[in-house]
Amino acid sequence: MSTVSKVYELPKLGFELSALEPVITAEMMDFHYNKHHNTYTQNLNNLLKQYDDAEKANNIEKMTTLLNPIKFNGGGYINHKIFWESLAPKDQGGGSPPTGKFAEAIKKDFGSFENLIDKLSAKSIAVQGSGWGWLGWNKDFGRLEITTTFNQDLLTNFGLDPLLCIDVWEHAYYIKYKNARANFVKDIWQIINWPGIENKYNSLI
Ligand code: MN3
Repeated sequence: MSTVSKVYELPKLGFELSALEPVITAEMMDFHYNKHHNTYTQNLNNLLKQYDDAEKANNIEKMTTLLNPIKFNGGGYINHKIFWESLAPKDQGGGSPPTGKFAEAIKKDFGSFENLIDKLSAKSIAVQGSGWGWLGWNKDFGRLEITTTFNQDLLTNFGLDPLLCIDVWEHAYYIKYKNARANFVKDIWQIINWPGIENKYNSLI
């Protein structure tokens, strides 16, 4: 991580803050993207700068204490980027079912598209505390898998390439859904960017 030169920027969204309404309101997007995601991004940059300074000073103790915060904020930066890519307004393909080889793979690995949605919903709702629900690609076994991760852990740490994620941290839904995480997860399928996820799948296989 020496000679840090890159400054990470809040990734551009492919849609307006209000475009995912009514599932995710403009206010929810404003807080989630402009506040939460932006904070992870700024924290990551600050931490990488501190790490760079500590490394130049040969301060291994300081470097070591920075690793967990970097993992957390770097994970927050990356996971939210994948989350925004997982979503699309209806007029940009949000909610329209997968097609082609991707649809065939879903049928092979989960029995049906509906079963994938049911299983991933159940796992995401059941996350204890803060975390994420995922659809990923297991390249070693050539199959799709669903799983969950805690806090800001990365899916790639578990050997899967990310295709789709659902943020089930309370900050993702509390403004509108209050404590009802299950209702948020039930509604989110209306704005899942299946065409974009299918493109990712096709680039991985
Ligand atoms: Mn979040």
